[in-house]
Order: sequence, then C-alpha cells, then structure tokens
Amino acid sequence: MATLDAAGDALVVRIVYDGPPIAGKTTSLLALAERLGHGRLFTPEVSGGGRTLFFDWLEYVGGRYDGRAIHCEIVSVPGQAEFAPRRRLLLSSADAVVFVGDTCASGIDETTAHLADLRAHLATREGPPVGVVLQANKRDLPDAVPLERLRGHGLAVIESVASRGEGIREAFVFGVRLALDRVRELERLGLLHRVPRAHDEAGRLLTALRGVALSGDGRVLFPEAASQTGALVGHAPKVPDAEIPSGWVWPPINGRVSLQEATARGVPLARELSPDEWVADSESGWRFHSPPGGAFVDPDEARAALSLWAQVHASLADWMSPSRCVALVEHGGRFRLWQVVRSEPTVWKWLASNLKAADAGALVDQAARLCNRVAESWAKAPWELPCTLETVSALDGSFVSLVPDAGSVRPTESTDRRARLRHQLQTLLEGELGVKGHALARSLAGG
Ligand SMILES: Nc1nc2c(ncn2[C@@H]2O[C@H](COP(=O)(O)OP(=O)(O)OP(=O)(O)O)[C@@H](O)[C@H]2O)c(=O)[nH]1
Ligand SMILES: [Mg+2]
Repeated sequence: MATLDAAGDALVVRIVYDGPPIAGKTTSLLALAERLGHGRLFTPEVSGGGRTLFFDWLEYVGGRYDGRAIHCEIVSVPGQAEFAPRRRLLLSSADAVVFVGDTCASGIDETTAHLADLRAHLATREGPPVGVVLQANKRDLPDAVPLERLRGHGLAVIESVASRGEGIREAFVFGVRLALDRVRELERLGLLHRVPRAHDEAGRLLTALRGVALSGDGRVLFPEAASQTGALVGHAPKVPDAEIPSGWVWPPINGRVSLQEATARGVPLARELSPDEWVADSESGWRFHSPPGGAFVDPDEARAALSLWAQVHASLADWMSPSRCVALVEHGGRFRLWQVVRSEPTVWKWLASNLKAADAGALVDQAARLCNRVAESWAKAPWELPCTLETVSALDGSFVSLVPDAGSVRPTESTDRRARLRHQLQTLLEGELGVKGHALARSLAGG
C-alpha cells in the first residue's frame, strides 16, 4: 500500500502487473526497464521454461506528487495457477494493477477468467478501490480479437506488443495515474502513513513469498538458504571470520565469538545485492551484510566508521538480539565494513509456520500482544529501528534484523508502529488463511 518514506519527502507506490501465464508480464517489465532507462529487473527465480516463480521487480523514481518524488515499485506476479497464493499476496499490496492480457483468440478465455478472479480479489481489499488498466497484449498476432470484445468491463484498455515494447510505457503511466488517484483518497482518509523503507524491499518481499504455503497440505515453504536469491557473484569481497585482527570487531570479545559461530560450518561467499551492497548467509544461520559505501581505502577512515557503528549498536543494545557484531575486513587493499547477525525466529515466520496447525485466533492474539509491547518499547530506543513482523523476535520481542547503517540511522520518530504491525499481520493472515484471516485481522485492528 502507498506510503511516505520516513522523511516524508518521497511517495512510494506499488504497481502490480497481473495476468494469466505467458501473457507477457515479464516481457512487459523488461521492455519497461529498457524504456525507463532506470535500473535493471530483479527476478529471484524462474523455471526452466522462463516462467516466473516469485515475481519480477523494478524500481523507478520519476515525477512528483505534491512536491514529493514518486518512487514506483513495479512488480509482476507469477501467472501459473499453482502460484496463486503468491499472486494474491503480491496483489494485496497493489495501489494499481496493470493487467496484461493475452488477447489472441486462443488466450482470450483465460484472460477473461483471470480478470474476473482479479476483480473478485480486489473487491476484498479495504480502503479506496484499486484501479486496473487492461494492457491488451499480443496485438501483433493475426488472431488478435477485436478490441470491442475487451471493452465494456469498466476498464481502461491499452493495446500493446510487449515483445516489441509497444504500448508498455502508456499502460504503465496510466497505472501510475490510477495509483496516485488512490493515494489522494488514502490521504483524505488519513491512511497515508510514513513508513521507513526496508533496506532491501524486494528481498523482504521474497522472504514473505517464501513464507506462503502453496499446497493445501499446510506445508509452509521456508527454504533455509536465502542465498537462492538472485545469482550475483562477481568481484566478491571477503566476509569477516574469527581470524580477524583485534580492534577490527565490535564488541571486542563477544564479537569474535559470534564470528566463530557464524563461520563454524564454513565462511560463506558474498554476493552483490545491489551495486556495492553485499550479503552472505552462512550455513550456521548467520547473515553478513555490507552496505553501499561500506568500503574504504584509508584505514583510519575505516576505523572511524567502525567506531561510529559500534556507538550506534551499543546505544541500541537493550532493544536488540545479542548475537551480532560489526567488523572490518581488509581485502585487495580496501577495508570493508560488515554487520553480522544471527537469524532468529521472527514473528512473521513463527505465525506463518503455525497458523494452519493450531488455534489461529489464540496465536494472533499472542502475536498482537507482543506487537503492542514492541511498539511501546521500541519507541524508547534512541535510533529508529525498522519495526516489521520480520524484524521482531518471536521469542522476546527484540530486534533481530540488520541495524540501518550508522550513516543513515535516524532518531526515533513517533511513527505508528502498532498500526504498521497490524497492517502486516493482516497481509500475512490474508495470504495464509484467506478471508478468515482477513476477518480475524479486522477484529484485531478494532481491539
Ligand atoms: N507475439 C507476441 N509474443 C509475446 C508478446 N509479449 C510476450 N510474448 C511472448 O510470450 C511468452 C511469454 O512471455 P512472458 O513475459 O514470460 O509471460 P508471463 O506473463 O511473464 O508468464 P508467467 O511468468 O508464466 O506468468 C514469451 O515467449 C514472449 O516472448 C507480444 O506482444 N506478442
Ligand atoms: Mg513472468
């Protein structure tokens, strides 16, 4: 759902590309990336046949809304029926939908059925309506059906040939306009909130999708290795290990112990998450992260940066999980800062794994109580900690994620953490339990 960033100077909207399998959603996003000339498409995984398994992700910053920069998150869903739960979760965060339909004779029935399903889903969304534009694709094929057959659904229709990039920008621009209409309504209703953006929004989404059960047997898919995310190895920097020189890890003793545990089953390889941002996941369940700008040529500058990080971490110690450290690693004549943290069960994972098995009402109540306590307690931390169901420990409500870089931490704001956590709870419940979860979350929001 649309939000303002933490500083309130950018508007973040999400445009979701929906449509039946093989209709051309991924092709559309590829063409859009090229035309917008902005970044590249991030696609976590595809099947051998090129089918999308999770989503495609593209970010674009352009245009202004009431003086604020518009930051578009552009996401395509996997069209295949077996991934419907992932598709629904993605749709539940849309501010507008570009529906890519295969409009040739052989595809039109599936397109119509899929569109009906989309509209049924959107009808369950709370808040202002989510607009849909039909991007009538494959208009180059000789058996493309007449446009008249597509009109009359109360939808804007824009013709496209995604494989040639035609009509792509037009459909996108229309989608953004629809999203901004919705933003205006959200604002009027007092529902446009400031939410600090996750460091890696696409990664967060991927984690959420991995938590969505695909089959009816209650099996929740949580592959251990987050390292399946994108294949991005190049000139990888070294990650810290227990051999690190003294003075290069903080806290000094427990930090080294942490590094020992983190690399006990092997030192993982780093992969580039975004330009100059590196991550690695060790087999013993620790995450290593180094932010853009985390490399230094001058050792004194590097040490000063480590010391700044140490101060931030020390001042947050009361709110954070203890198994973590920050460290400096020399590699190829440069020094790189790393943050290392042990993966702990989060409220999100805990709920997603248990909702089907036990009394959902009791679990959600328990989670809601924890969230309330966290919202209150974290408000007292000196620096803003990203507060989401995926950053809160299911065990004790401590912060279990990566601390924002020392250079970008902000003093704690009086944001409504409680409302945000409830909103996420609702999204999770919708994904896991469908309508039942929805009702549950609504009663929760009231109580
Ligand atoms: N002729 C024609 N082919 C197209 C067009 N757009 C996409 N295709 C082809 O359709 C096939 C499927 O395209 P994708 O973009 O992967 O489809 P998708 O909607 O992402 O499919 P899923 O990921 O399974 O949901 C590819 O072979 C594309 O080249 C078009 O406008 N005209
Ligand atoms: Mg695709």
